Amino acid sequence: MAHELPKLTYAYDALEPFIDARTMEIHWSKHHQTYVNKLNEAITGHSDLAAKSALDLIAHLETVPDAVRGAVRNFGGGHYNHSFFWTVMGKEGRGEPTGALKDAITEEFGGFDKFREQFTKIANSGFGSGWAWLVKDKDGKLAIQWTPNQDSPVSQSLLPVVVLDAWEHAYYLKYQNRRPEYVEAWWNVVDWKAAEKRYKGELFKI
Ligand code: MN3
Repeated sequence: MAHELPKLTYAYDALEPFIDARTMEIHWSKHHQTYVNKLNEAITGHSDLAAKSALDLIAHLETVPDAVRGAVRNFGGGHYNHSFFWTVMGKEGRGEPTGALKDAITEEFGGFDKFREQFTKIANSGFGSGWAWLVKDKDGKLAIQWTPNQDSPVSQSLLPVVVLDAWEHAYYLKYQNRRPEYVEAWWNVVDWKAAEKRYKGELFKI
């Protein structure tokens, strides 16, 4: 069963004016699709790998044969990270975290504003291409993390709660080189209801 590009649950223009429709279209239908295609290419001829979900592959990279481990890490990570990214943005759940996630953020960071400040700093200062994450560890503790390239926290047994794609392709058309403006805009489209569901639930699987 080949990996497939998951459908977006909202229109390309749903995140306007913060993230523009053209960026969404290219990001999803071109960039994400390429990760899916290259993941499928990488695992062709490896029937044991073909039976696994993207989550299973990147959560257990040590089980992937040396010859394709790099490709699975990059393209499987790209597929997984983007699939997750789309689900924690939208027209719903905007504003600030609520419920259990709000409480956990307050406990760990001293409030939403302080969390936002720390997350923004990491998102803006992460070198090169990568991702800024809010993750939960096995003890339920929250942390902010930067992963370079298409690396994913699930490879470190961490549960993603929220993520920001900080690759230039995520913002270049609208914001050019101004990553901080994109990061600032992104806060407006986070779906905190979806994030709370992740925080309280199972690992996102695709
Ligand atoms: Mn991207």
